[in-house]
Amino acid sequence: MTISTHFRTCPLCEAMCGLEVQVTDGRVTRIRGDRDDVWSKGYLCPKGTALGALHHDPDRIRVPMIRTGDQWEEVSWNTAFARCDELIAGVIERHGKDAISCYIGNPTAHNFSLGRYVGLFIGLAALPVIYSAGTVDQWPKNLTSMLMYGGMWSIPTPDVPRTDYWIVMGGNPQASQGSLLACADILGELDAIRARGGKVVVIDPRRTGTADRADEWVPIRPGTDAAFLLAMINVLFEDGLVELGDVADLIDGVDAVRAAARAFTPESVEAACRVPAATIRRITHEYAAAPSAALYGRIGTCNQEFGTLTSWLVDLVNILTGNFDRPGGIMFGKPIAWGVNSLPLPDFADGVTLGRWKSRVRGIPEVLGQVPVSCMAEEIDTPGAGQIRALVTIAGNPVISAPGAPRLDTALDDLECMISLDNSLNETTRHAHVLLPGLSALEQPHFDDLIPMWQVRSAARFTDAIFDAGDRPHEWEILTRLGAMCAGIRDADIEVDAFDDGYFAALAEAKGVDPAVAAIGSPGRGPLRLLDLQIRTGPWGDRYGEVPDGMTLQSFRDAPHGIDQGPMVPRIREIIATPNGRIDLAPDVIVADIPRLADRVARATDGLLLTSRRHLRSNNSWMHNVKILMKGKDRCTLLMHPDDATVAGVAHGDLARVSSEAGTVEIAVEVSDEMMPGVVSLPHGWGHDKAGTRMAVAREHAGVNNNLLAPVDLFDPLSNNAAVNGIPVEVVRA
Ligand SMILES: Nc1nc2c(c(=O)[nH]1)N[C@H]1C(S)=C(S)[C@@H](COP(=O)(O)OP(=O)(O)OC[C@H]3O[C@@H](n4cnc5c(=O)[nH]c(N)nc54)[C@H](O)[C@@H]3O)O[C@H]1N2
Ligand SMILES: Nc1nc2c(c(=O)[nH]1)N[C@H]1C(S)=C(S)[C@@H](COP(=O)(O)OP(=O)(O)OC[C@H]3O[C@@H](n4cnc5c(=O)[nH]c(N)nc54)[C@H](O)[C@@H]3O)O[C@H]1N2
Ligand code: SF4
Ligand SMILES: [Mo]
Repeated sequence: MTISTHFRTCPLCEAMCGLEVQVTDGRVTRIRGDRDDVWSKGYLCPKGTALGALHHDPDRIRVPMIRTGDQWEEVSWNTAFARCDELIAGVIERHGKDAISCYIGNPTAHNFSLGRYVGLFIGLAALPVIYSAGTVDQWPKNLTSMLMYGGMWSIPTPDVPRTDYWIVMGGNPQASQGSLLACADILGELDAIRARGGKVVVIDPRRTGTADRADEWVPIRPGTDAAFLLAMINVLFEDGLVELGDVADLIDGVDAVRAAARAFTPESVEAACRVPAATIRRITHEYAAAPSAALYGRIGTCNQEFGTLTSWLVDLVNILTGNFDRPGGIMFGKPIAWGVNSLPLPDFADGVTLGRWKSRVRGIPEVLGQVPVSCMAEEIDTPGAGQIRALVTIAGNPVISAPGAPRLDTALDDLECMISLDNSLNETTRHAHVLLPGLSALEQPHFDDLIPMWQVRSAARFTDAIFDAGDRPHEWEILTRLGAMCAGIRDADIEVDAFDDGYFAALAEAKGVDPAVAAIGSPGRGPLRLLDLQIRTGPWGDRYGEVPDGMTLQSFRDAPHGIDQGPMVPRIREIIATPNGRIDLAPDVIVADIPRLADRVARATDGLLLTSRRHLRSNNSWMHNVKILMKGKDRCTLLMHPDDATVAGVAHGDLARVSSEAGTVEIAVEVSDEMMPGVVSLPHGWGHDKAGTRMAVAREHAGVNNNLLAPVDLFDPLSNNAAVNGIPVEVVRA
């Protein structure tokens, strides 16, 4: 018997926990928190302990597969690439390059190879339109950060470990562990705020696990957060509480904000928000009086009809109370290995232009290069010039995650070429002609790329693969190859290393380093070499010898439990990349949306609204095949307040029929006063009963897909982000 111990960073969520993995005779036999990890100090959640089960899952795809009709055949990598080449080249020949599109899913942001090389794929393929999970997630944040700070990924994060007053609006870190907020043991930090005499307030239609740990739960009617926040701003101005602090000299547009908030008194919004005016006034005064305060808005504030207004107002409340870019407020992370927000955005050098093109079928203007992901289905199934005929999906499951899922499910079968880079044969990838598997998390190195941009400390760790992947290609190689094919280069002519060298050289140059100098002594090729570049040209890097004792990748190899360079520091003056170097608090496009909000406030809505939720033991749609995580009671239920259940004539455990303009599902009801009246909640990421998938465990716990209820036209028109929260529904007994 051979037993070995390995250290490993969990790649599943933004908490980035350090793990200690025990392997016995080639199998993972135990995973626990690494107490010596400088960042997470031993913390972990149940998903982290399941990395072994994910790796050993018999359903995980390990060998490329080609589909003919209903039949899948395992093939060699050469055969798989040859088939991709044949399919893509065929589409280009028949319809031109512009008939190709792609969908990029969430794990791209968590994967060592994908995260670093999706940029090369996009650059090489030069597709006219790309789709991503970003428009069912954080596009409003990307837009407001682009408009105010000049960088779509320069998203400020709450300094939870140092704040005295934390408002969590539309986020549930008890389940998610933080999002656009990387903080180890986030609930432990929440407890610490209270222990040091601070306060935590949760504003959410549901009394979540986070609310249970907080001082106060403020239930709010879905989609009305922007009205609540404008009322806070109204009070800040009316009561003389505005205080810009150290950033005052960078700020324009304060008067325009004052004018915009004038009509939104707490009394004028209380009926729409279902929050008493006195509560809004009190919270505003508490917030302004706190030594430091951080207002944090997450998916509930983005995946809704007023996503942009809300995301903008979240930042504004922080800025107007002097809580911007200072400890305990909202700040910008400082990654040791620089993030994409430190690269120039040539497209927007002269400012942001929206609507540079429109979607072909619905005519929706693009925002930062994307239209709603719900457009994908109609762009595939509507004939005409520009119709999508080939689709590459990268770590995504849009048949579950996107509004308009049923139409997409049908449309995918219509494609002449569909290639999926994915580790499972699921609701989406079952439509692929070629399924190309990536490596498991334990078969590749790890160092987070995107997440440290909103990490509360500059801490990082490099961990190596535990299992040998043999001669299987890494995902960066697959992406590079696919990108080149989409550019019209035939497989036989693709030199992956040459593209990789070019990519490396371009990034080195962007960082002011001579690529020839950078190439000397760099570790190999691929993402390891890029990581080394990111560290060496990052804030503590050696700049290839210019800075004595500066960091390199080797510094991390020498520090197996990570390196911690301390908490966030004020750095807006480094971050800001707007053309005039200033922050406009009142961008015209955003202010112009306020009348739409005023209409919503005036429009009394009494009907039931549907919201989404997450669970600690799930991860979007793709971890329901892990048996140990599926133990316990059924999690895919409709949460409903007792009063609403009475009206609908359903009791706890009954099957209910939930209908919206988009569709109908049947699901068991869980009656609970953790929901505010008038709001029901379904988890997202379920609906695993489709034929032709290979996920035996998930199938036994199929649940229903809440996106069957999401109308495609319900989105935030400013950002193009889907409004999968606040969907009007009716509930009756099934
Ligand atoms: N109604 C509703 N809809 C939502 C949401 C909601 O709250 N409510 N949330 C939205 C949000 S925030 C998101 S991010 C999206 C998620 O939407 P998606 O990104 O489309 O879906 P996931 O469920 O994350 O699927 C991830 C896919 O990646 C594969 N995968 C996992 N790891 C790897 C890997 O290392 N390599 C490769 N190649 N593949 C891998 C999995 O097998 C799976 O197919 O859903 C959105 N949809
Ligand atoms: N365990 C686990 N962790 C995850 C994921 C997962 O699926 N499982 N997914 C990951 C991903 S991709 C993301 S983007 C993050 C998301 O991270 P979070 O934003 O923390 O996501 P949720 O846990 O869905 O919490 C969203 C909350 O918003 C509330 N809400 C809904 N509508 C409204 C509204 O109109 N106003 C307000 N104020 N609240 C509203 C919901 O009731 C819910 O409590 O989590 C990440 N982490
Ligand atoms: S909280 Fe859980 S899923 Fe997230 S990084 Fe830690 S162990 Fe992994
Ligand atoms: Mo997400």
